[in-house]
Amino acid sequence: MPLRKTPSQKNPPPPSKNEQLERYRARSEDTTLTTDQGIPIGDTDNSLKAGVRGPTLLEDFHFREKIMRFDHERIPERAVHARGAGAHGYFQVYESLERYTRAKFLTDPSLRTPVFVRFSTVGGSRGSADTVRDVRGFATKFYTAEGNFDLVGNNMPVFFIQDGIKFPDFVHSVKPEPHNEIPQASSAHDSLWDFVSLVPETAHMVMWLMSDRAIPLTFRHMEGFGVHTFRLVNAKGKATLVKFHWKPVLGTHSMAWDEAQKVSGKDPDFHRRDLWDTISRGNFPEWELGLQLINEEDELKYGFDLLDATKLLPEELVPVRKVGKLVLDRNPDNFFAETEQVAFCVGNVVPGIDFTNDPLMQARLFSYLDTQLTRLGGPNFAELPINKPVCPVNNHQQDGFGRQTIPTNRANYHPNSLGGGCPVLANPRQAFAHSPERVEGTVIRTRSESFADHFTQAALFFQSMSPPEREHLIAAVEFEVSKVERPEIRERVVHQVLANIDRELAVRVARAVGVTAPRGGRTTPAAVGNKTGKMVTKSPALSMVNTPHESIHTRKVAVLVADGFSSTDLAQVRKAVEKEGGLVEVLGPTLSPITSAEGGKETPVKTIRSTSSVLYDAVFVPGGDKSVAALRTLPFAVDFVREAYVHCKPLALAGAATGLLDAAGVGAPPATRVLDETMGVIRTTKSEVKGFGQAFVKAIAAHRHWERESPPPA
Ligand code: HDE
Repeated sequence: MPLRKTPSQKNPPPPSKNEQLERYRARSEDTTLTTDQGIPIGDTDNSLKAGVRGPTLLEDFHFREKIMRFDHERIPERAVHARGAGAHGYFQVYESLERYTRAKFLTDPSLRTPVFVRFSTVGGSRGSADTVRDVRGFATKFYTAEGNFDLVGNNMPVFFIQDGIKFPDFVHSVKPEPHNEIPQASSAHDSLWDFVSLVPETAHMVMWLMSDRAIPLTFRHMEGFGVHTFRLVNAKGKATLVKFHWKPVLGTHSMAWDEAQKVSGKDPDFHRRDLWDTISRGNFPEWELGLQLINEEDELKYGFDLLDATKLLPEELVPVRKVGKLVLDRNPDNFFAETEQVAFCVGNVVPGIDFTNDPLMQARLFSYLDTQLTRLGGPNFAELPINKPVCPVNNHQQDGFGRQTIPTNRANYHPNSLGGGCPVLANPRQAFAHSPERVEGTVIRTRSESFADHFTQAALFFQSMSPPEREHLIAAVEFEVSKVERPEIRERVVHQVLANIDRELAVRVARAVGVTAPRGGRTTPAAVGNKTGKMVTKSPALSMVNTPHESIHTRKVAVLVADGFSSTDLAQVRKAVEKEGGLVEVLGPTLSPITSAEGGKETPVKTIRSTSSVLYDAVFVPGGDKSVAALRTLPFAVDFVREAYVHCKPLALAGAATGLLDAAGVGAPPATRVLDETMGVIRTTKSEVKGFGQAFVKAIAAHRHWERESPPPA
């Protein structure tokens, strides 16, 4: 942005992010192939040679430039959160929050603030699979009229450590081990569990990591959390503590662990593809922004320290107030230029939002700015189109690698008279003001006593799970710790960590990983809250059982057919599913058109063999004796049904197809009624039974039917 402003000039209205991107794009829209210098190129397939079979000539500037650019395409991937996917959208506040903040984008309900969101996994490299067991990043850049605000959050409300100085230790322990770079994108190895067993502050977050929250169904079915306690500051300078939440409109839902592992192989881009496809289809993902607002004086009122990022504030103690909506409505044009080059910085806040002394947050204020220097090759990354604010930027920053703008102000210092004093200081009503806070203390390298309790909230989380969620969590710990090779680490995990959270958890894991069961351990429920106020021993908000289960919007149903299928059955289910916003995909033995029993034609969109039930939310097999008999002979089709059953997905089976469960060897009891809805398996022996489609829709909305899972080993 040229530095030509005089004190009397008003800022021009800022171009919207869309306008900016349009302008940027327009410049690159001429379709003639050129070099980077703009020289038109007529042949990019043959290098310049001395004779058709002769050596390539150094003077071939097009060849040299093309190869040079290719040689330098890679930039360092993010040290953590390397694998991600992004989307554009907007945020709009429901009503003014001026009582709490002066941030314009939170006080003007008529404003649609452009945003760019990047979702990510944490541990894996850039090419790793999407559905691994991991925390997910949920980072949002708000391009506000007062500058960029970055809410760099996760899909879990707490973190592994309390002080940022331990971040390199934690990350080294969870990343692949240094000698052989194994395992990729997995926490199931010695070094992570060694760290966990020696650093008890990790206990609460490890419970989240072992829970189903770590295997989200899609990015669209994840909650988001700012994790730290922030401050909102109003125009009078009054501050209120705040915790940020994102609540997905479609509810919070997860996969089954076996399914997640299979998806990693069948479609490593599963989450990325889902985000891309749903936005392309116009089904824009939505979240509501939620705030937990706390008086500054109440910082220690809840029996733990709000500056401790290993603690959450139960919603039952301070409710989440929903204040606005985030909509993602546009896919990026270029993955690298946008999703890869976006640089989130925790320090990017706008007037009306401020930090706290959370020692994890304080470390992040340094780290994010610092890391971009290496990742994006110098200090001018804020000028890249995806990072550039939509409001004017004027300052005396100078030079450095990759400068994009051309400053025209001769005066590159402040104060100056040569440039008419420009840029002038913002007036106090505009300027960012750090919230005044009294600070005094002795220089000390010690953790606050108020951070000392590491197990109460870990136990609260475990206690708040529904029985199936608890079983999944125990199975996940068993899975991970059984992969730890050193017995002393397994021993420490059971005795030093798990026993302090829940005795049954510790005993079950001990048995599974060949460790002596602890004699003691927690048997009474942990309570969170202040003894003089409300205490909770269960937080229903932490269990996904209590998330919305009404919608089947964008849920994908696979329909397996072969020649002779009942098109009446298909029509009924298709109508019911599509009416509620679900998607139906017909799969066949080949892509050739299939003839129904009634004589109609249906062309499959995929072959049964080229896909898998793990890539769908539900499976339907219409009746038709000939079709079902053909499907029975296809191992992939039988497997499709078996896996959908094992992963507790809704299944609908009509007519002859009701016998497929037997063929799949899952031994479900035979249907006893004309319309049987037992455990999310909707079966009918008759075609055109009333309510068949609706019953299936209801079963899909319920998400998973965990009651089908086999009981844990005795
Ligand atoms: Fe990050 N984190 N982090 N982190 N983090 C990065 O920044 C760091 C933490 C989070 O899509 C890095 O640009 C430190 C908590 C997300 O581009 C790096 C500490 C939370 C993303 C970094 C933390 C997060 C990052 C790597 C402890 C949830 C991806 C590349 C003090 C509230 C953003 C980069 C994107 C990325 C440092 C802890 C979330 C190295 C030092 C807590 C979503 O700067």
